[in-house]
Amino acid sequence: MNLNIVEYPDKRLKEISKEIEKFDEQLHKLLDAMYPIMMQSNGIGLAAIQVAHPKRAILLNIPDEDDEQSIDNLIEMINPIIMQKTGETIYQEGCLSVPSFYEDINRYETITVNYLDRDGNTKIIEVDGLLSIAIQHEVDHLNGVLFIDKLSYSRRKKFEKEYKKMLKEKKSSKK
Ligand code: Y12
Ligand code: CO
Repeated sequence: MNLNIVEYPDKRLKEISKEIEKFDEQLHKLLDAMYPIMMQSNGIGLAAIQVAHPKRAILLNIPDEDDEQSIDNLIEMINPIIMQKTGETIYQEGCLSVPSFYEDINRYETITVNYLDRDGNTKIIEVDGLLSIAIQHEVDHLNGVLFIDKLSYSRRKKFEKEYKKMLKEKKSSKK
């Protein structure tokens, strides 16, 4: 399966992803193809909509204490639902669909997530720290929300200007 990262301002990123009902080979092929894309792009989280598949599936791979990512720490979440959320935290987020832009975003500190694994088994976990932030970021993707949608009006305006400039420079360097 050949996948590419969809980048802002592509309208597909606004789509609401559909619930997954079949835990079959087609789903496994999608998840298997998303993993190398995320790793090659230095990502720690990826939603299926970011590779043009509007399905409620996300991957998470948080680096360990040595800042290394390992497939042993890969978490695949199908149809995730954030059931409980408490506390507040701020983290400088980035997104593979919004390259070269990072901004402080407010999130819940601790969340409880209900999801299914690739075989349709129900899982419930309570998490905090970077994994909690990453899950909230990726679940937003499933609802067509990007972290830049959470910026203040003035910060968003500044972002749009900087991003447009970056896209223009990218285009002219390819000529
Ligand atoms: C905390 C905050 C955000 C998330 C969501 C997942 N985000 C990512 O995985 C972002 C990855 C990313 C990687 C980039 O590439 C490199 O650093 C080489 C990057 O840089 C460029 O686009 C130039 C931007 C974002 C989880 C937890
Ligand atoms: Co993202």
